[in-house]
Amino acid sequence: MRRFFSILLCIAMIGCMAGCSGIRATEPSDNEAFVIGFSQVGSESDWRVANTRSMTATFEGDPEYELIMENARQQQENQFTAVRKFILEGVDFIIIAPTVEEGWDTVLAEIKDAGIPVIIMDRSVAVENEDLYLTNIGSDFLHQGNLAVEWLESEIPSDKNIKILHLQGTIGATAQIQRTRALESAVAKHANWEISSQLYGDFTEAKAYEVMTEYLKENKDIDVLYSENDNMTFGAMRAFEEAGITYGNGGQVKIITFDATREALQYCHDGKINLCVECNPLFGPRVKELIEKYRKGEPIPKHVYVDESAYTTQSITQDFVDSREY
Ligand code: GZL
Repeated sequence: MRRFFSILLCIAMIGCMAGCSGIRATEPSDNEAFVIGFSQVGSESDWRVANTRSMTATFEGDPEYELIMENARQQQENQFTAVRKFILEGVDFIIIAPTVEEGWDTVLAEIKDAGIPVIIMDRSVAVENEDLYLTNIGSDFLHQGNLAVEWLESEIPSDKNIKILHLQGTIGATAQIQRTRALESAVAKHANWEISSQLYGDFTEAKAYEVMTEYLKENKDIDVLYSENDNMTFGAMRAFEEAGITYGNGGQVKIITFDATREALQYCHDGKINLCVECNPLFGPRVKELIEKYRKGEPIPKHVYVDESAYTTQSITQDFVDSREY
C-alpha cells in the first residue's frame, strides 16, 4: 500500500513547479523494511564481484533492510532505466555505482524531485550541484596512481629510458581518469619515460587479452606495463606468454596493476607481478553506516575515502596473501 501512495507522491511531485525541493524520504512503518535500490556497474572484474558481495552480504543479513540490486552490464543507459524504476517503485534510498562520470545531472535531479536520498559509491559523478547526492564513498584513485608512479621512480634510474605500455579501463570512469592522470603527469615530469601506447581494455580480461595480442604482433619493445586493473593484467600476462615476452621480477617487463585481488597478490608474491596497488571493494558496511547516520539525521561528509596501500614481492608473505578477503 505504501508503494501505491509513494508512486502517487512521485507523480504529484514530478508534476510540481521547477525548483520544488525534494521531500525527505518517509521512514517505513514498523513492520516494513527500508528498501534500497542499488544500481551496480556490472560484473566485469573480480573487484566488482567482491564489491557486490560486500554490499549484498551487508544488507541481506539484516531484516530491517531490503536491497534491490540491478546489474547495468557496464552500460550507463541501463543505470538510468534502473534508477527510474526505483523511483516509480517508491524505494526509500538509492545507491549508484556510476559506470562513467558524465551524464548524471538529469536522473539525479529526478531522484531529488522524488525526495529519495542517494549515495554515489565507488566511482564519482561529474555534476555541478553536489546537493544532488548525500555523499560519494570510494577510493582516491589519483592517490593510487601516484603510489604506482612513486614506486616506478624508485625502480628506474633517472638516466634509463623506458617505454611504458598503458592498459586503460573503461574510458570516462573515475578509476580510469585518475589512474591515467597520475601516469601522464609523471611521464610529463620524466624526460626518460615514454608511453609507447595506450590500449583500451575496459577493465576486462578478455578485452585486454584481445588488444594486447594484436599490439604484440608488431611491438615488443616494452619495459613497463601500467595496467588499470588486475583482470586486464591477467589478460596481458597471457598475451605476453604467447608472444614469448618475460615479465615480473627479472623479466623484460615490470608489471604494475591496480585492485590487489588475492590472485594478483599471489602472482606478486611469486614474482610475476612487480607492484599491486590496492583498491578496496569491501565497503558495504561503511555504506550501511552512512545510511544509518542519514536516517538518524546525523551529518554526513560529502566525500568518504577508503584506506588503501601498495604491495611488492618483497613486502608480502604467503600468509598475507592467504588472509585476503577478496
Ligand atoms: C575501482 C573500480 C574499478 C576497479 C576495476 O573502484 O571502479 O572498476 O579497479 C572495476 O576492477 O572494474
